[in-house]
Amino acid sequence: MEKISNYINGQWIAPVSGAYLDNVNPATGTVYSLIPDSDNRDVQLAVDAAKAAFENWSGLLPEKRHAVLARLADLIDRDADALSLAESIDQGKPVKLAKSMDIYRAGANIRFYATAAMHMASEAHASGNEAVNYTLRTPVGVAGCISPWNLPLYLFTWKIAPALAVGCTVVAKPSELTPMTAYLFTRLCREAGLPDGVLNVVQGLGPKVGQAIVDHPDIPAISFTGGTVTGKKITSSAGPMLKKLSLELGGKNPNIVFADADFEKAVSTSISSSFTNQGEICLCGSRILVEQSIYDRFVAEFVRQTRELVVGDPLDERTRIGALVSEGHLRKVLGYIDLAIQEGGKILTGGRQVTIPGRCEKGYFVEPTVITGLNQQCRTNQEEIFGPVVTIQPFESEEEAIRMANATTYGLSATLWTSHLTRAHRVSAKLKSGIIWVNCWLYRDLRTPFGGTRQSGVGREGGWEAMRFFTEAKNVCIRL
Ligand code: TXE
Repeated sequence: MEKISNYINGQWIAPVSGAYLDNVNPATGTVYSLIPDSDNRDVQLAVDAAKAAFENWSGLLPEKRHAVLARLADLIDRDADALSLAESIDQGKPVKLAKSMDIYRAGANIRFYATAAMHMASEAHASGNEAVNYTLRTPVGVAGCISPWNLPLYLFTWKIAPALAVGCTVVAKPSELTPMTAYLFTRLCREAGLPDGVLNVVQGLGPKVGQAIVDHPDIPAISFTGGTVTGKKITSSAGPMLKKLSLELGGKNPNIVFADADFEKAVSTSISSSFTNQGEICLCGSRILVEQSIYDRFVAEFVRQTRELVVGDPLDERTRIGALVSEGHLRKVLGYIDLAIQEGGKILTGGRQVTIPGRCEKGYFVEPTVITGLNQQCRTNQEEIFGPVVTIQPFESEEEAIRMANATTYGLSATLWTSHLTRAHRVSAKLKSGIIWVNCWLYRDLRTPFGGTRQSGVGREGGWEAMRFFTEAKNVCIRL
């Protein structure tokens, strides 16, 4: 059985403990590889390597960092098929989606920051004839990057790329549920010529490896994507150490459909925003709010299209809904469906675990599920389910739609469907979300700031925001 290694100082090495954890293929429910059960000793080795590599990497001309990262992006594209297959087996998502979304975007992330490395500029301020101030942005040192299991290589690269581009060295930890693509990625790093110690990947459990990264005194900046509960735990450790923190956490995103919207587009994109990646995307719109006058028509068409989605083997090209990431997550999602029924919800379609005959018989599959009849205050509409489960509710007016949309403690993204230009601007301004999509979903320009408000996190990633996060700004004032 394949044994995944840590990648420290350019070497693939076993964890100090010598212990391994099972890595399960969620589509078959079977163990298919082993992952290092690392601890603070492995993190220490990684930090030592990253510190030793820092001076050279941060001192390179930006075009040299650009050249290595651009090669890396090309290698991801070259190996897209193998990486997509690995991502699908590790995570449960349809292989087709792994290729079009995760692996495509992993290459795009690295390429974007490869070029950004050459264009990052700083500011100068002339104070009349008296002084000149300029801002020197220097890499913060060793960056800690902790990523989740839902979009494994996509979010792993999204975090490490800006850190590497500005000249930080990195200690990174992928999720213990999806370690494989980050491991394969380290091979490409070697091939691209990334110097030893610049990127170190320590595999293992969150409370052991993740916490050791968060607690390490020589890691001054932590970039984390994951659950809100974990984000708060990280804050309670890193806050008193005065570390820089960027936290991308959960969401409970509204998807608002006004009667004047392009109906066909609103329905078909809402199907995607509800069920892509089995609903395991923090940006999925899990609360659909529909204007009363088109409510019945919308619900009927939405349910019809939901029933057409093929739940099945992720390696089958026809599959739209693959396996949930783990048995624990399957139980959590099914538990929420039970809760919705207890809270008075009506299941219009779905609601059950699915058994796929053949090799996926023991996999973790759930039908795409549509629920109506719940108010915004119930737990089903307040808590992040992170599965193929959506609720639909009607609203009477623009004010009511805004009130319902803002009725949770989260604030990551919102989607708005309307052909009314001023309404689009007016409602967008009133939604408490970090990202608002009008007549689209998941459209990303990597230059734009990305992140949430309230319980969805603090800090912004994307574009210069992420690069600035990994630097310290120093003002130099010269009196003339
Ligand atoms: O994520 P965790 P979990 C949400 C989603 C999901 C819930 C719980 O609702 O059901 O969170 O998922 C590492 N110090 N999202 O528990 O634990 C962990 O090893 C440092 C939303 O699986 O937050 C992994 O690498 N690190 C989300 C990473 O944190 C720690 C994506 C994320 O895992 C740690 C995933 C600790 N003490 C889940 N404990 C999104 N925003 O996209 C764990 N980790």
